[in-house]
Amino acid sequence: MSNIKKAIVFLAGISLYASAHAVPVFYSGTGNYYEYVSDSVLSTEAQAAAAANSYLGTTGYLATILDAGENTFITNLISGPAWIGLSDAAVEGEWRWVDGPEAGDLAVYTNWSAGEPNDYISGEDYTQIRTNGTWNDHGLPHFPTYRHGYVVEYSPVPAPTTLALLGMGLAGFGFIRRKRLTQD
Ligand SMILES: [Ca+2]
Ligand SMILES: [Ca+2]
Repeated sequence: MSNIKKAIVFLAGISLYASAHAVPVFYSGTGNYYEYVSDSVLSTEAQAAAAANSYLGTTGYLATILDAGENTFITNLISGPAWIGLSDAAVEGEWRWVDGPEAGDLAVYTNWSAGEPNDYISGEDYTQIRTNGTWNDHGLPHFPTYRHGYVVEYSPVPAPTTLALLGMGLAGFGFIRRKRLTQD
């Protein structure tokens, strides 16, 4: 392949990425970053799709929404219905976070739409957040071909090198203080 062709393929790749992905946005309420991905995926594909993303060296996970503030932040981020990481696929009626720091936890805060979760006909085991911020159970098993975007959350942890440098800085500060005290 010629260099020009390679460049075109590369640029096409960037524009494809740009069409579906946004730069993750920081929310001070949790200290985490969030990204709405408009790629259409099945309810059962969203968890793996989220985990295929990484940012600042940390792996993404389908968003976990623990309070009204986080729910509002995510609502402002999305431009269509989006999967979040809440499912009762394991035990019907037990809505648990599937991934991230809260993996396995029962949802305490919820923001279901009126009449939801309704487990429509043969069942809906996954959760979408709508553009008005309310939640609805949707997807499989009753809707095996229903697809839309999803929300990725990233919980960055301070790198060990950053902590080590911080520790060295504090130790150095203590040394200077002691030195000054002995000189006085
Ligand atoms: Ca969260
Ligand atoms: Ca429903």
